[in-house]
Amino acid sequence: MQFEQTFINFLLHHQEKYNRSYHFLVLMDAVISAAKHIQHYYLTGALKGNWGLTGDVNVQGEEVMRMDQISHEIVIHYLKTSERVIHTVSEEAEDIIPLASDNGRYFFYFDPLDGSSNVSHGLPVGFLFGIAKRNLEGPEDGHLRAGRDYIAAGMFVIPTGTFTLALREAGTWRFHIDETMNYVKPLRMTLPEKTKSWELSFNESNRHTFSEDIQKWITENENKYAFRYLGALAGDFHRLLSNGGMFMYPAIINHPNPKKNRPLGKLRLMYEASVVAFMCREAGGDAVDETGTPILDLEPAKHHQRTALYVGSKPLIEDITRILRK
Ligand code: AFP
Repeated sequence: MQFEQTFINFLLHHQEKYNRSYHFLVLMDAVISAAKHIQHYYLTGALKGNWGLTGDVNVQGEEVMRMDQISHEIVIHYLKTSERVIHTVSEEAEDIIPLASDNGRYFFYFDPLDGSSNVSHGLPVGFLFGIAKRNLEGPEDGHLRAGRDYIAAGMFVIPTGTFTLALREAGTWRFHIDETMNYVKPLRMTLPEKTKSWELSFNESNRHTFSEDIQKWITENENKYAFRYLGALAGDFHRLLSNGGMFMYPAIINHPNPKKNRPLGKLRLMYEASVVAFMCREAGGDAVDETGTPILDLEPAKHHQRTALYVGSKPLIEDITRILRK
């Protein structure tokens, strides 16, 4: 028989090694429980009618899917029972949700089920989250944290059973779900330096809506790399962590219908871009926005703020940053 180290055992050792509190363990236990529940509902979704729409429209003007709603409720339930979260931001809720306002220790920013176009096909989606810690030295004003202040960020790729977690200054780690529904076998992820496996990932159908400089960069570089796009950030970023390269969701500024321009890009700063930027940094990579500013330095003014995103291997991010800052 072969046994693998479990995620909780890995984390216990991590907390012990760095002389950290047990509070983070309590929170991560809640996160794991939530992910397993989402995984279950997703796997049985086709049979139970959970892959469809609720009939409601959310604050972003998008049709709400049953799985979005179920996943949001699951995560909120477990965050509440952890009693460790001061407030949380969910992609599925218009307002910031206060939880353990007085005694909480963390801020939790999440997208419970990212990649809705994959849901009705049962293809991979993501549960993405970023965690910041309250000010322990003085009064806490509850301001929204920039990615550089996260202590951890992670993603579950559902229903593939993979979980990746980055811990501040302690690396990015990948786990796989086993037959007992435990996440096991920590593997440290480092972006490969060799360019042979690198891939580019972006929505090709948007290409002519990008800035001229970005279009030119793509034309000059596309033949050097393979091209992959799943349409769910967690899945695309999962590949990137193993193979290297760059995922981008640039600003849309040249749409033939100007009403469809998205000068700030599409992705959400707090629970999409900062999450993958944090994981990428811990794996040796980098991430910038449309002005070439590091994603992790962006201070959120609003909890659902959008940003353009370029994330991946350092040499490609340095190259694209030169162009973006021109
Ligand atoms: P949806 O949940 O609306 O499909 O958005 C998913 C996402 O935020 C991210 O996971 C993808 O990388 C990106 O948007 C895909 O967007 P496009 O469908 O415009 O390519």
